[in-house]
Amino acid sequence: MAENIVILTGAGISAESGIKTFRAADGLWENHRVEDVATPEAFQRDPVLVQDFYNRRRRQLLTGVQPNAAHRALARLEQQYGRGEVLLVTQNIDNLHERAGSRNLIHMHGELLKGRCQRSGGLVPVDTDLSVELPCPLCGASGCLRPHVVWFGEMPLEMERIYQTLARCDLFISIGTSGNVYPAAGFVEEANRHGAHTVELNLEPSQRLTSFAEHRHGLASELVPAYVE
Ligand code: BJW
Repeated sequence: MAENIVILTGAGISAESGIKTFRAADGLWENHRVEDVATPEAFQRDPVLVQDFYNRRRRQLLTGVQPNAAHRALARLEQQYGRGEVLLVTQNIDNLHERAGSRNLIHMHGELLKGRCQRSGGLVPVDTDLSVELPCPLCGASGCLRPHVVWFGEMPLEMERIYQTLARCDLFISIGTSGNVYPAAGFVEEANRHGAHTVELNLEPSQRLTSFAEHRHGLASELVPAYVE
């Protein structure tokens, strides 16, 4: 029986809530690849374009998107699990895990509903559009608030705590992620190295398929409740 569990989630877990994944055929954003929009260089080059990308996603999240059966099953697992720690690490910047009730949660790629002051690093809640001219509430200067997200080339958040927990986990479950983006894509090898059982739950075989001891393919809303309950 597993003691400590680490669960990694990606865009696929929120797909059935109506949020587009990044790398599906229709996942392109107005002909931009995510690799071309989600970089510090893109923000420097064209901040209006990048803010617009996040403003649209923010508006979508605030109007009508709800957690689905997979988010709810993971929240129940955390609440009802009595043997050890359940750490949920999400690459997603939406807030559907917390709205479903998950509490032991790390947003390793940041959070859509927060802005970050480029001068102080301070975080502010954002439930409206960010714009390049908006004054930053922390320092008063305009144009220094950026989305609190981790772009390519930037360090993901809380990595030390994630690696420490991976080092003592017995079960690692990866849900709804294509396994294209590091360091998250390397967590399965890290868990294997420490002797954990590793499981992939995804719509299709991911880039990391052969690293997992067990895999199940299908919809997250069906696979996740069936696996964890
Ligand atoms: C379903 C489903 C349903 C659909 N049910 N499933 C090693 C080798 C090569 C390169 C690198 C390397 N290490 C680092 C790099 C560079 C780079 C990188 O990985 N590049 C690759 C492209 C090669 N990584 C970085 O720059 C990272 N930083 C970094 O490494 O810092 C140094 C460091 C080193 C060592 C330790 C620590 C740090 C930062 C990466 C930041 C990624 N940012 C983004 C944007 C965030 C904000 C935003 O949301 O806009 O994060 S990019 C984008 O991709 C987003 C996602 O979180 C991330 C992952 O995507 P995800 O979730 O996997 O989505 P998809 O669309 O790819 O896949 C969805 C899956 O769901 C599919 O498989 C579907 O089948 C499935 N699915 N419907 C179940 N209903």
